[in-house]
Amino acid sequence: MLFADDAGYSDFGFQPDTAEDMRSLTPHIDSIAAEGAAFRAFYMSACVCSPSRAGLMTGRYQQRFGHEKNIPPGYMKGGMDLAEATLADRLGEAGYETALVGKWHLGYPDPYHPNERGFDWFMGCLQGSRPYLEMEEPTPHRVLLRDRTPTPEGGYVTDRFGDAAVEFIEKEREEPFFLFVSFTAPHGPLQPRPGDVELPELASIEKKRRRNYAGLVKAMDDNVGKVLAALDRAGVAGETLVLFTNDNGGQTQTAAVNLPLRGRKGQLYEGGIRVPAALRWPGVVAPGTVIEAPAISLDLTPTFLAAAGSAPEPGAKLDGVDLTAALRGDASGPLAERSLFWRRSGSAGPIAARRGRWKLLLNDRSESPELFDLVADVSESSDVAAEHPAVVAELMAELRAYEAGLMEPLWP
Ligand SMILES: [Ca+2]
Repeated sequence: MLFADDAGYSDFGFQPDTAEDMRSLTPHIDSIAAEGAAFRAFYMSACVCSPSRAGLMTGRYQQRFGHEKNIPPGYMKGGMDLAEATLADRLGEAGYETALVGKWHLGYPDPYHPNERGFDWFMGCLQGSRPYLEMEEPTPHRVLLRDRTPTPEGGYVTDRFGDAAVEFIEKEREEPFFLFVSFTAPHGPLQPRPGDVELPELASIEKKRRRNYAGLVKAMDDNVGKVLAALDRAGVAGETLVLFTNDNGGQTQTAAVNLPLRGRKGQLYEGGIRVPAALRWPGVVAPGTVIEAPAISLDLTPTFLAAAGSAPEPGAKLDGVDLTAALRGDASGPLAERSLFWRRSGSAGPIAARRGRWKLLLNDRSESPELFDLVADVSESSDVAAEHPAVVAELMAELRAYEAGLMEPLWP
């Protein structure tokens, strides 16, 4: 599982409306979609980093256990609920060797450390971001750890994550294995690899911030290429499911581009929650598959467990569905019928639901909800609530039922 951070919806070559300056910068990531499936409406369960990762790891709407806001830097009073099983726990139970490379952002105290949450092997940082270049005195949450041991600074962080992933595949791996490569790229700071911005494909980008951002994306793609090549060399590419996606909508303040989607990281418009996603699964997913139906990060736990020949433990209250049938080309499965939900900042904050073509959005609880037809209007430019009062009433009722199962945020 290859994971980007804050990347723009349209900043990858395999996307339907790729930004012109990014068309040739992501060949390795694009190859995953070409050899497998591209999702056209893949969502994360949150519009910012830490809650999105909590949903991804647990397979549950993270607001159910109060993980609704980013964990503040240095916060020592909690982390991702210890009562929740993680995808790594579940795959470990299924006999998988498990590794995390890169960003964690799900808690700083030791009980919340990746090694305590199902990962046998860890190389990365606990905090949500850090400089890509060497730090003089890295803090304990920003230093790169090998399990719990700080490693010396040195080298470009995205390259170090790629190298660690290759090291795991080539030297540390037992089979079967689950490797989560959680890049900090292209989250700020905008520090491309020294020298890269002189490359023709980057030098031609006029605006400096966009050029530097593109450098972060290119370095990530180079390292995705290293991981894919390591799978080939190890002889396991033909029996390995590879997913690429991104933790929340693009951060336009660091020059990410989400167009034609409206909005950005931190918002419940599509630009904050709909992300690029590609999945390669030899023998299961036909090359060039396109999945139009809405899917969500919460679906990955049941999907990966099915791929592992396992199943959720009895009593697991998962919120997603197994995507295998849809990946095999069956458009009649549960994806079209179910509703998806988002909430940010507790019971007074924005809330949204999507079912089929419709999306209901309440950005301000004191105002009337907006309704968008995402098939006709992916840019959410035209509120059609007044024309479809029955749809509004149904989705409002679903939102109330969803919200009744949530807690208030556990930290500020
Ligand atoms: Ca993020």
